[in-house]
Amino acid sequence: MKAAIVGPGAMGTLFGVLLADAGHEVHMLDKEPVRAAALAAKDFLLDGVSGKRSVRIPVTADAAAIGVCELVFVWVKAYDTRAAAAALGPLVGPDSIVVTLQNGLGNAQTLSEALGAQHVLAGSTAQGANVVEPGHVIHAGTGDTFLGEIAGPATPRVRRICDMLTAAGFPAAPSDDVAGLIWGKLIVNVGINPFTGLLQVRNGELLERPETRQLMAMAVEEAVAVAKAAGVKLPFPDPLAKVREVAEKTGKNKSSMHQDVANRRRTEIDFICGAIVREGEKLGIPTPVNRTLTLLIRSIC
Ligand code: KPL
Repeated sequence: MKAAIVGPGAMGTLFGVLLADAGHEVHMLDKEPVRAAALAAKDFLLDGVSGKRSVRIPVTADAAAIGVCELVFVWVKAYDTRAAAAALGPLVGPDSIVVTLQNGLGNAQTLSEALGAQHVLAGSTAQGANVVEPGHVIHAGTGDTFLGEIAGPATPRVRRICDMLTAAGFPAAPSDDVAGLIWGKLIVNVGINPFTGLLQVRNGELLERPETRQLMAMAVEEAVAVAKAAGVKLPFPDPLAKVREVAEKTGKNKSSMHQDVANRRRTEIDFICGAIVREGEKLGIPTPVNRTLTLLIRSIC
């Protein structure tokens, strides 16, 4: 299958390398022309839980040079989704499918507005990856990926892409409720990302102190209240237990916000805790903990 990865960061590189290694024709689109040229000149390297791999993947900053793809994975940060959607038009033909498994609220909507909702599939993944340097990524943890139509039950195209991902090393299953999936992942991110960013600890270390566990519970409780008021059905019965389970399973991982804060890069806080604050305001649910976390992270990055 001809596929494009938009955004060769940690997750984009992980997906690109495993799909290319599985025999797919993979192209990478990077918004930075200089970095694109540097990445194109060497092999991509992947280490970690899925083993060692080294593959050459063409990289460009010009979507027209790639042309129409059957499948496009958007792996830019949530704050760049709008710009990426505007740039990736030449990748999308009448039958192209654009997949977002990104963190944060609003990505599927932004892509649908720019490209047409009929092209967009969304979901979530518990895969974890850390960048060593551009083009070299550690596959830090594996976990399930779920994918679905943005409205309505899973279709044959969803099942086809799940099969393709599973064969490439990302166990994936179809979902009939993408809103629940996205909110479920959002709540996991609310419980893990700001704390790993602020404390600069790995995901598993969050569970070591009762004080940190209490903070996680406070942030998650607010997010769950907002999800309930929004009429979202979460994909797990005990959200806090789920957050702790993910922190444990991805214990050795440096979360994306940990990495962003460590590198003094912009974080996705506005699309994680900030999204809870915005949705809470619309629904009349107070969210002082998520507001404080948003302001704290924005105070440092
Ligand atoms: O999605 C993640 C992230 O790092 O952004 C988690 C699930 C917290 C894994 O690290």
